[in-house]
Amino acid sequence: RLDVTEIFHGILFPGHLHTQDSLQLALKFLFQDTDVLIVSYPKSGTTWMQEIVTLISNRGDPHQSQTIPNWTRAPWLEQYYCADLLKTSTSAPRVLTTHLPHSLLGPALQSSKARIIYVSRNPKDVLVSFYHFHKMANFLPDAGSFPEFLKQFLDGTLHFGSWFDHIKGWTSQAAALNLLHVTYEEMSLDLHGTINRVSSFLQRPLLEHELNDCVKHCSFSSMKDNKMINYTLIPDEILDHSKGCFMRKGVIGDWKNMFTEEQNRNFDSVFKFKMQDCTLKFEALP
Ligand code: PPS
Repeated sequence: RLDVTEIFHGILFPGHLHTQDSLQLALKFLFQDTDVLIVSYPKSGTTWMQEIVTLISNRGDPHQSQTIPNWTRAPWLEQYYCADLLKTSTSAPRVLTTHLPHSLLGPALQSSKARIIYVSRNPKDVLVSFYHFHKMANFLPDAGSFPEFLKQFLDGTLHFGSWFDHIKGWTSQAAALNLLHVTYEEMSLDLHGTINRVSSFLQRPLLEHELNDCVKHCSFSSMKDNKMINYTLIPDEILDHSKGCFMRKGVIGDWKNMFTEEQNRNFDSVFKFKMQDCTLKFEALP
């Protein structure tokens, strides 16, 4: 199903992992108040947060994160294997991941106390990371030229839908949800402080040496070498490792190496227009 795209409520999803049934099931998912749900638009730091949550649950011990793939320990709710996996899973609390927008998943979460960690990243870096990922992912359409890709990002027509709708949808509902918003930039600039904040939110306080172990095992260099997270377990037909690397650069501001000044101006003006109804405070994008 590598060449199949599922269109669900107007949003495109890769068909090798999503079916109409799996997407429909996600919308009716019965959340438990103890669940931890990592929510993100792709390329925002999802894998990093999956790793942080796993390490916190294990008080910094990397055994689980070095022996179980991230998609098994924190499965994507909307992907076809999730339901079966959860039937046999004994992990408590359950850790789930989703890229779905709030417009789709909100009803299932209504009055739920599940802990939601929303991860966002500077959209210019999201776009650049996603562009490079398209080149290696055989389950995504051809990336095309960078200007074409940029236009699709701004139009919200890429797989997984609009970045703008995603962030506005989730963050505007934060008060009604048990939601912690964490940015990729915070993780990058203060990993120790961010892990501390996430562990408090999860009510899993850590001793200082446990926190330091978490920091060590979820650094970019540790994660890049961990095959349970770096996606090298995925065969070349699906993810062509000769064309790129999932753990690519892991930095803030790589967009500056791709955007022309004109593209940047255009991005900023679309951003301003589309985010005018957003309650989040954005400093100038780094
Ligand atoms: S996905 O496909 O949606 O699950 O991708 P996602 O995990 O959200 O994002 C992948 C990008 O996150 C970077 N990454 C990290 N950066 C810094 N430190 C750590 N530990 C880390 N782990 C993952 C990864 O390199 C991708 O970003 P780019 O800019 O492409 O390098």
